[in-house]
Amino acid sequence: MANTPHGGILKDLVARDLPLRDQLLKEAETIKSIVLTERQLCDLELIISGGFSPLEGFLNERDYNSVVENLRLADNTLFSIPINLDVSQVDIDRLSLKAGQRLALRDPRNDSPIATLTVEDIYRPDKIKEAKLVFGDDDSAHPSVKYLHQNVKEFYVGGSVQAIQPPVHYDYVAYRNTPAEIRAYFKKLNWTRIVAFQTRNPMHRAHRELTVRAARSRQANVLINPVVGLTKPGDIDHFTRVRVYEAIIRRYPTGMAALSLLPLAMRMAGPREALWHAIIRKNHGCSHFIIGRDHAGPGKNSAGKDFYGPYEAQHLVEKYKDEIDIEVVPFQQVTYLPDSDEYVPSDEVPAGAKTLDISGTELRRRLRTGAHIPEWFSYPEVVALLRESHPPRSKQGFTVFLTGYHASKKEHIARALQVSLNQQGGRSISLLLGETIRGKLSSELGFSKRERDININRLGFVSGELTRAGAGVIVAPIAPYEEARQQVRQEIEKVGGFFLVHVATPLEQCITWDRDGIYERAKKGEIKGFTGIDDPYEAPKNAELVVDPSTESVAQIVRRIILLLDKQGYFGDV
Ligand code: PPS
Repeated sequence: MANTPHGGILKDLVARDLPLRDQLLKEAETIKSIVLTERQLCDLELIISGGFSPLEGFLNERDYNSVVENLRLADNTLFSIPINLDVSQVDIDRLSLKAGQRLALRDPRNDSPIATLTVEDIYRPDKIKEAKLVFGDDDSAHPSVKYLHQNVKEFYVGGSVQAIQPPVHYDYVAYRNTPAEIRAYFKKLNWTRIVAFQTRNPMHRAHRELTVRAARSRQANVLINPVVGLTKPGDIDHFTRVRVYEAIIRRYPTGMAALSLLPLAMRMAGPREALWHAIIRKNHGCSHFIIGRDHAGPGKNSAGKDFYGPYEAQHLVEKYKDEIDIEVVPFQQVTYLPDSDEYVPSDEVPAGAKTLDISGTELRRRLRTGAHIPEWFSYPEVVALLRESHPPRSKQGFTVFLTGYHASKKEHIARALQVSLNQQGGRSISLLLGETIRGKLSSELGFSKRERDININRLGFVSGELTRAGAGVIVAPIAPYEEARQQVRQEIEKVGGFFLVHVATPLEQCITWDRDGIYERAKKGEIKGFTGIDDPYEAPKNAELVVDPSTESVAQIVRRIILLLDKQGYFGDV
């Protein structure tokens, strides 16, 4: 038999409340609702599936204080992470929240009711205390401490829930299993000893080797159990990771391993998180849990030190292992020996043997530049999947953002650059001149600060979407305000390259080049709020390139932009 659930009974609330489903669904239409946040939705999914057994709802104040202070619920059952439904004063007033009230908890993606909640209490948590005790320090360099102070609302609502229906998923449905489903699978295959492997990263050969070793030495099977809820900001998206796990699972000895996805919202709480992870895996029937160096660690604090000691997580779970009845399997670091083409535990490397390693930073560099990633490090099909989601610069999109006065010749440069980039080939090139954007996207807008900001924001949005799709985008608005340009930079840098080119033609020169006499009309007051005449142009401080068509030819300027892009690898070979 697979391992028993934490607290003895699997709190599969979906199964428990199935007979009441129609009644609860009807009730949900008549009572007030809370639309959940993404994190609350992940938490609720694991509450109603039994992944968080013995919880049957969100923590009331007694349980919350007890978990924060003692890692235990008020009835003494171990539980290391507080699971809360946070609300604001505005929510409390809007819902006239009070004890005994029933509420519907809704999925933010489609508004469907997931559960009903009977409010037990409403309380104000001491967030600083929570940060210090749960995360170890009230330091906003910790992503969950930052989230606690910035996103978590000021009150918590405690109470038990009744399940209506689990959240609907549209991705990788076949790999998503509730504890009851994965237990049924273990039963069918007669798996009784199961080593769970938690991960929020892609897996390479070393992970496969160490999990196989862990399973063989314990005469157990392996459950690859990656987190697909919320992980650390900046992690590789779960879509890519699941394709990688799908590929790597085929590399295990037949019948040894299974893949199941966990809709957990991680807190990166190191030792407490490890204990929570172990409890969750026990609820899924696993008997062993692999814990590595700095398990669920969030990286460095604001003083540049790791938040948790490297083995703190292992030690904490070890301390409670008898109580929760799950065996800790220390993540055994393995090293590749090229001469014998094998991985061995790092502490068993023969003296003088040649070893090879590729660090995370080096791997990211190779993915970025398209450099070779050897087969001993990662399987070719895994590398291909990672390359598909992380194309080298030569396949990534970028935006060249030309800013400058009217008649500064930024449009000439933009058109010439378009021709030059089309000659280079390799990606589709889009030219978005100020006049095109004004005509097609912003035709109702004038030239007040607010309207210019909206105009640049729209331009940034379109450029960002094109950049994300791999295009080369050239934009050439006046864009006189620093803050608006900065926002565009921030958005586009998330999805590709951003190059700000300040076309710094002196205003007097622009006025002479202005054959339509627009500046003259502005000077006479016929056009109001004209950039350079009676509206400011804030010269960029952080432009990648400053050019001046009054002292250099358009051809030279285009050449300089092309060289800049080339140096960054956008045409390959870096
Ligand atoms: S902005 O500030 O970036 O939103 O401006 P942009 O979209 O580039 O639009 C500039 C063109 O609109 C004409 N125009 C004005 N520019 C600046 N200030 C005022 N008040 C104004 N009124 C009209 C201006 O001639 C620009 O034309 P092009 O030919 O694009 O330089």
